[in-house]
Amino acid sequence: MVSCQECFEKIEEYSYFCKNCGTFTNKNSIENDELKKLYQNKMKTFINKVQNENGNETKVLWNETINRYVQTLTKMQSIVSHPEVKDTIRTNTSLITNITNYIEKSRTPEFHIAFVGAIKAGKSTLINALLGKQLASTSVTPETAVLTKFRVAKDNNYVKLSFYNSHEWETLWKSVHDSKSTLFLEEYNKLQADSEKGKWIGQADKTIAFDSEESLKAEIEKWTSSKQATHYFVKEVEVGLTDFGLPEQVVFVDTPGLDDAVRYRSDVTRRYIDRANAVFACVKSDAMTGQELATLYRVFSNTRYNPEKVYVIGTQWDTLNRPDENWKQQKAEWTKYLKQDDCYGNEILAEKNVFAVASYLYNLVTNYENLDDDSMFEIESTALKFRIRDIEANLDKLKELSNIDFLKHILSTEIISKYQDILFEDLEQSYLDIKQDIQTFFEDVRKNNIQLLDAANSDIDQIQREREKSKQNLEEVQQQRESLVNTLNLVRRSTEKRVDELCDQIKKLATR
Ligand SMILES: Nc1nc2c(ncn2[C@@H]2O[C@H](COP(=O)(O)OP(=O)(O)OP(=O)(O)O)[C@@H](O)[C@H]2O)c(=O)[nH]1
Ligand SMILES: [Mg+2]
Repeated sequence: MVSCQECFEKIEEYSYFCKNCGTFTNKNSIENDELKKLYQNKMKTFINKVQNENGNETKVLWNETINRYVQTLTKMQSIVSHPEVKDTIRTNTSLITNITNYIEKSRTPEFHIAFVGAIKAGKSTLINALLGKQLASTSVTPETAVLTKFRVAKDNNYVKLSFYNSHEWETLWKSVHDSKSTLFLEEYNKLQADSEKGKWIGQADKTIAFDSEESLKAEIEKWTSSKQATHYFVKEVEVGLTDFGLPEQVVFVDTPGLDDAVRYRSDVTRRYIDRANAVFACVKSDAMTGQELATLYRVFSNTRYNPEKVYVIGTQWDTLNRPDENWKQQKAEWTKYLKQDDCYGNEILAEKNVFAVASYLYNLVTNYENLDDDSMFEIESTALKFRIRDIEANLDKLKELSNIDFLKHILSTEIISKYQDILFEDLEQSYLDIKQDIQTFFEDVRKNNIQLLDAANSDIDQIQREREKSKQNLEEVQQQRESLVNTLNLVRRSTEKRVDELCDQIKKLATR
């Protein structure tokens, strides 16, 4: 170990920069052959490591281009997270995270269709309509509290739970305290959630298989409903369904409401929106509020989405007084905003990608034989709005009016059939974004190095100038010394001569 010349911090002898103050340190030590060898070996190992991390592990297989991107980013990951680079240049940690996420996402490509919107917009009810099962928890009060993914399962229906680890839990807890979220704490205390905490925080992922749909539904509710103490401790819940009926990569994601009064829950959705590959933004048909418009702007502003991958769904269409007429008026009003450049950018797309559905009506119709009295009353009063009295004879008509089959058609023709292409486009766009970040990062590193080298070189220059100066001084001194010696010699010689002369004169006088 040696000390930094600038801040005196202890540093490795072969280190180029002081980790404490960033000063270029080894300009002298690298002259030393032994250290130079040590440093070169270190670099060789590093380069080998980077080159070798190009093996099978990084293979993505499903697309050659993405394969190449992953290989390049794996090398970049090694470089930017190498201690020599990471600690000394203070690497941008979000760059490392983005690269890691990209590699992960490419290896296990999931095509996420997100259902987002305000609380009580009808997101979970819509998912249930598309699944053809009442699995996602719904309620008249805020309900979905956890990201819930629905996807295909191979053998059994299952629920997979991912719990917060203690570090994540502490971060969440701190953010709740920092934001003075009294509502969260009130709810948390009321549900006596703290007594459950020890059981779940830090648990490994847990997968539970189910035979019956009722027990599957109860388990989903246990972990996703805001009324259950257990929901606080899961990060996300994955539900596998053997009859999901869509390709294995396709995932429906139910999300907490974006205006949930418990801020950390709406933040989960806000952060998640950027991950989705297609979005169903659910807005109640009767009005689009400023908050909802702001949410839509956020969805559209994400550059990864082409606007055609965003569908604005007017939900609970059956609750309008005069569904047909009122929806026409609403849609005309919404289009004024949605055709603008911040959203669809044109009226044709806004016209095509905005439509209304009545998921609850669809769920009632498809479950008609098992309806209880209350539900029967609901379906009858809705049917009356369409002047339908004989429900049994008009089940198909009511189903058609719910528009869910139209949404399924859109899902299959515009999204699922193109999901590989969309996934590829998204990964390509993310790659370009990361590449830009890497370029900026290395540009910064280069500037940093140039500055350090300049500083180091200017030191050397100064030393050289001083050496030059002292050399000159020495020469001058030597010259002066020589001339002094000469003078002394002259003086001596002249003195000697004078003495000789004097002696001669004295001798002459003496002999007279
Ligand atoms: N009449 C009618 N009611 C609906 C419809 N869709 C949803 N609802 C009702 O609206 C309420 C809220 O529905 P949810 O599906 O729980 O809404 P959400 O958006 O998932 O709500 P959070 O999870 O709390 O954010 C429930 O009582 C549903 O029955 C619909 O199309 N028609
Ligand atoms: Mg919900």
